[in-house]
Amino acid sequence: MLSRKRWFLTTWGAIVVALASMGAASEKPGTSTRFSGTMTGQASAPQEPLSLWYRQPAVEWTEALAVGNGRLGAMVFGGIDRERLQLNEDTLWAGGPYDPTRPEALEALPEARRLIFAGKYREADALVGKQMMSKPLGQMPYQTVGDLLLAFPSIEKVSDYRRDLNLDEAVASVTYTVDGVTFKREVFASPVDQVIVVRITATKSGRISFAAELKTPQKASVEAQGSDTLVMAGVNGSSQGIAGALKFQCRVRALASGGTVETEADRLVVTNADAVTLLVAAATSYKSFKDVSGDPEGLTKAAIAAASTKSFDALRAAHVAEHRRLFRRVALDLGTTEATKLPTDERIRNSMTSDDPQLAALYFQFGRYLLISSSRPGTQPANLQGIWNDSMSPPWSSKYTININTEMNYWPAEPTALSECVEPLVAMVMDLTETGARTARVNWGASGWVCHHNTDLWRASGPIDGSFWGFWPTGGAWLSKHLWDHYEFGGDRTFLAKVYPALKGASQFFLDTLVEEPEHKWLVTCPSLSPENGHKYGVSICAGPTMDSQILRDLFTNCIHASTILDVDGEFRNKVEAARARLAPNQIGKEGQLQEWLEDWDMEAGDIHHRHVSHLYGLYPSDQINVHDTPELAAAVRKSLEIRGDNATGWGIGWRLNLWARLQDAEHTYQILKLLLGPDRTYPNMFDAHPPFQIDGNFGGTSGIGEMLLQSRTRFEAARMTGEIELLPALPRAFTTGSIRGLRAKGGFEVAIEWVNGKLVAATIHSRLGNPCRLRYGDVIRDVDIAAGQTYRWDGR
Ligand code: FUC
Repeated sequence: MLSRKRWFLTTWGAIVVALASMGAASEKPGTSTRFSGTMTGQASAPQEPLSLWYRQPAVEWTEALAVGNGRLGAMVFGGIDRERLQLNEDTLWAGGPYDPTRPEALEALPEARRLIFAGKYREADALVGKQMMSKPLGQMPYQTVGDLLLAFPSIEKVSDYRRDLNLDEAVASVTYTVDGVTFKREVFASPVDQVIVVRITATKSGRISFAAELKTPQKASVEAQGSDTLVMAGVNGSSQGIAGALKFQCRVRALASGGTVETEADRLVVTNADAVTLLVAAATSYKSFKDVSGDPEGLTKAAIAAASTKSFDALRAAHVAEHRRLFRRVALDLGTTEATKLPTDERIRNSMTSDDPQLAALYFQFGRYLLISSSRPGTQPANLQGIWNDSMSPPWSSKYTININTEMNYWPAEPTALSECVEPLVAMVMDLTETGARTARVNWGASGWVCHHNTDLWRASGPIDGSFWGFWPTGGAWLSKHLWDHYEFGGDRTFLAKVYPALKGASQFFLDTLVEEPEHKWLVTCPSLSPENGHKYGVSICAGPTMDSQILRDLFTNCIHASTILDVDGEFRNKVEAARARLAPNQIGKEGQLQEWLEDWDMEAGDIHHRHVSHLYGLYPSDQINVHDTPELAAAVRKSLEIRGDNATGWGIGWRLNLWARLQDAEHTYQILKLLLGPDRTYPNMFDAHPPFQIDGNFGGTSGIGEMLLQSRTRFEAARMTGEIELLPALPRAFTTGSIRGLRAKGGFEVAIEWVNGKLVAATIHSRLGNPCRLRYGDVIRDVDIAAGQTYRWDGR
């Protein structure tokens, strides 16, 4: 009891006495961070302009600030007397290794195809639904670790409260003043030391007292260990009949200078400290999609022990340096207005009705921050929520939806100089070549590998959720594009050799499963669908949706280039070339639109304003269609976009942003950007709103802002790659004067651009690989040879 008494006798005058009289036992930390006292003063903007900041604590989760090291994540609420850190670890998903293949699918395949080519789409859909979907019908959800809750003695009055997230340092801070004493909390997730660090300080000694608890909805128990550590140990849950197979631990250690740290049954109590550092580690027993033999206890103990030997300053400095190594590669200036003096939530609220170019720059950099914080070498790829999720059953299970969402997450990676962050995606694709080979063999009787529209931690690859959404065999092929993109940007032949089997296996699957469509004898996927859009017959099941042919054209082309560069598989390459020549072409329909399906059903589609714009893949993210080389098709894309309309879910707007940028309509692109940055699609913490929160829109936004300033593609002659770089292709009036440096272009270039009054004044193109380069600015084209390591300056003339 003595320790509790001491806590109450610490700092807080009358309120503390009142609390004491209520009895310490009632003083259990709750989860609400709402402050019931009074707040005075108006904190001003942080010094670092690349900061999100607020004058009140977060109450809702979408107001809290995200920190992460790729693997560990925390949402920091910045409460005053109650702090909440909602915690994630990127391998804490439900279930365990499982095999969702379905042998009856193969039996039904010929009949499903027959029905489709006979125009009996509904019957085909019923058969696919009954016999060809995975068992179980869903995949495993990504789940929360729980909360670290800190309860500080109650206070009545604080002044100058501010919380912020400094994107340049990747540190979230909270500061406020009580009775002349300024309290500060800093939180970061260190990629170097693999711990989340919480530092609590005050401007007077002996003023820091609080109790810390861990809470979780998982099957877990919490107990104190020794005098300064809390340990939560548990097992993951089952889902849809797949038993939980993971153990996990979360461990918190308090290191105080001054005062005392004590433990009670399930909490830590800090009393009268001068400064406190909390170290938080978490891990599961996940080693791979087929190995769950890891040792979370050993891992968390080791992480805490190692971090404990370092000073807070050393932990912070190492973290900031590693973050900046990636983050500072790109600097963007779009101009600044008075709006930058306002808190971020106010700017988001105002953004639809005023021009705030720095908000766009902040959004751009926030996307880069999020990718660095949710996807680092060795971690899991960024899922639908990156790594941040407070739920046991999040929307769409917070998995990997690969009919757009996961790919969109990685759109900004290469162009904004974060190519390392793609590693987890590449690793996942390599896993899928294994699980996807099983699905190819069992469900389709095919060689190679396949993944349908979703996957999860266990790399499930079969069709899920229902035939309308799930029976789409082209997800793995789309993911494979990112392997090729990595080569196009970086030119790393060793990497290409490593991933070539994935490109080859994805191609093999389609060589085995493409069928001849009766009318034109084109080779098409069947059954398939145009992601999540119903066609004329009220179902989505069909043969040869346009998107599939476009994705396969890319896959085959990339596979052909890769085998040429690596000088392997000549005979196989011939087969792929022959198949590519027979893919269904892009077709223009009666409205002048790019047809979504083999037949001109667009105006009779289930939803002509559908959020997915799958058939426009050819313009973005692909380069098959562009305004210079295929102007008629680009015009058809434009028509399709006009029919679809501008408004959509967060990622739907994000995709439209990139597409309009590729159409090089600057002002329309800017209007789309406003829709994305406005309060309907951006939460106060700058997370994208589908709604609900889905991170893809953030990444689509970053990519789209990049596409407004620079677009690049390659051409190949045998193994020789030429880069084509277009400067300021969609620069709106609102970004009249500005600069960007550090963007990457395909072909191995690093680009800086400066413009004044809407006109290019100077660009530098640094060649990393020495490939030939074609530059374009407006109507001006210039072919240049820049030796590797050299920089070329251009004024656009
Ligand atoms: C696709 C989209 C939905 C949502 C989900 C996660 O199914 O159609 O809008 O984004 O993925």
